[in-house]
Amino acid sequence: MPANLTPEYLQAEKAFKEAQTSEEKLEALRHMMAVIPKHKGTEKMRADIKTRISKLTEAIQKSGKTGRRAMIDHVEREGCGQITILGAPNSGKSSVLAALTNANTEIAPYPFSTQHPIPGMMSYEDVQIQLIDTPPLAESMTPTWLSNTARNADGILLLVNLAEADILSQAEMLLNEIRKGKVEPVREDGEDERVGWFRRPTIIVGAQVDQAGALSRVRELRAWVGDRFPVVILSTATGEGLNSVRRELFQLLRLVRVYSKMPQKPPDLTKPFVVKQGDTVLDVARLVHKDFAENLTFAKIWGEGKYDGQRVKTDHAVHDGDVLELHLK
Ligand SMILES: Nc1nc2c(ncn2[C@@H]2O[C@H](COP(=O)(O)OP(=O)(O)OP(=O)(O)O)[C@@H](O)[C@H]2O)c(=O)[nH]1
Ligand SMILES: [Mg+2]
Repeated sequence: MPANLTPEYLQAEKAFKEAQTSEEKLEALRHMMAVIPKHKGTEKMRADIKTRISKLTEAIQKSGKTGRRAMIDHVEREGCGQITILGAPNSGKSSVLAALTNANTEIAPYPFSTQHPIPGMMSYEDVQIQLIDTPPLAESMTPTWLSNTARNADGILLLVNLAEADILSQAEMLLNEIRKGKVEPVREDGEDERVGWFRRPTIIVGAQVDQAGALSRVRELRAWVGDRFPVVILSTATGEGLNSVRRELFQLLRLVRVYSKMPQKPPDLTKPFVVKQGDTVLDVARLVHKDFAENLTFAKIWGEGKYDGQRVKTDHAVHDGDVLELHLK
């Protein structure tokens, strides 16, 4: 077993071992897949988990009992990151998904119109980020599976409806409902010390800022949040704030875009290789080609803190916008 598995993964594996029903096992396997570190050392394990997921899904579907329930909370991951949109009934979650992505989701002037998770793909400059619209959080009405959707995502967009009078009670209710599923919304990623808990990077979005009385509630909200989370405001009715939300979500995921170039050729700026903050030249090489990582000797770099074409070692941490020329054995 590779030594560099995270505590989060080991926890997920423990949950799998303790799972009683097929449905619980499937849920645990999906969770293992979502949190397993993605590098060469875990390739075989990931293939194995994938096989187990498809076999179990098939078995559950054949048995016809619980298959439907097991399927609805899971959204196949696409793009460079997955964000779950959470919020109160009728707060504008589906409107935000529709405004930021190409997705078709029902928008309705009454609460509880969204019943299942609905994905859409958001473009931010040259990367694609997946957003998921969800049913509402509401005291004793939040579907229990919703916490799985939040856990399996890389981050949370927490929508606070600025059209409502008691904005702080609303925000507290939302945070409490999320915590009931043992998910702790936080500003930055990290391990949670409590058994079975997961931290998820979160931004707070004040929605419907075009509505009467919204601006004074924004001040109230910002004062209450302090520096616990980034706060952005938007209106899907006027389009205000949509670009700020796109940028904040990109930053929340701590994504880093790197472009490759061949010697004596200009860089290919059409398609970035996307890694996380802290990742190295070697991590980028793995994405470029599976053989590159083994044969990589050094790279030349154009970007932050380096002179153009400077030679760097394979463990050099890359920055957003860097251009790399990979040199192989
Ligand atoms: N004025 C204004 N109305 C909005 C805005 N966003 C959403 N609405 C309206 O608010 C209502 C609810 O919007 P939805 O997007 O369906 O809300 P939701 O949070 O998905 O609702 P549920 O799925 O039922 O929880 C609709 O009538 C929208 O047209 C906004 O920015 N400004
Ligand atoms: Mg909705």
